[in-house]
Amino acid sequence: MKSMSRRKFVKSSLQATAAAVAVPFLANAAATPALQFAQVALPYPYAALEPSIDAMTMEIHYTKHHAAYVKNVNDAITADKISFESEKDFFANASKLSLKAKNNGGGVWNHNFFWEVMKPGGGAPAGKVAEAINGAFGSFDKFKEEFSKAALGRFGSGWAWLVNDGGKLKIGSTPNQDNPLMDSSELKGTPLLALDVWEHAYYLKYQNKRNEYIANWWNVVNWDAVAKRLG
Ligand code: MN3
Repeated sequence: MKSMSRRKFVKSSLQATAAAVAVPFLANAAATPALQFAQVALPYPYAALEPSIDAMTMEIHYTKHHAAYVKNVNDAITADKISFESEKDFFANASKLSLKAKNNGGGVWNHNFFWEVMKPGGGAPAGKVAEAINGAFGSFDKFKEEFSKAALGRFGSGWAWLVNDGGKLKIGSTPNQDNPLMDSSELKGTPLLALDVWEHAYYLKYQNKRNEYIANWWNVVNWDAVAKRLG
């Protein structure tokens, strides 16, 4: 009995060590408080992006959908006993997270980003952003065409992105609430611009016409925010 217990103890200790090595971000007593996600304050009133995006869609999107991602990811962080220094670290370990943590963490981050890359009366890019876009895609029109195609072509729910991948601008899309910061994402890079193409982002006003939502969204892109992220 004694040796059995000892063997069992050694085995479970080894398993515990292996788990600690494989999952280095598990919270422990000495760790700093676990990272919590939060919603940014919406930078404009719900009606500010009318008529491109209607006030009711904005309000439900921000106060219901986005708020739920915050609650759910923070619940998952507690339940999974995970601890990260930053959101960047969280996403760099996305492939090791529970689906609840990954999906809702992505949901919080993506929407915080989305609100900030829009503003009333967007217009067209200027200066270094215009130069970078022309350099990478030929012209602003070509860029819009390719980005819109990525947004329209994303089957089901997801996002279209413009990213800076080591100095090269790229367009792509991700499913669900995945983003280019996730180690599990095919599209990688620093996000510069994003478009939410989940039905909840447009269905009240546009119903099934995702193409019209995309076309009108160009009127509310905040190119100053894109320039800030381009650095
Ligand atoms: Mn959304």
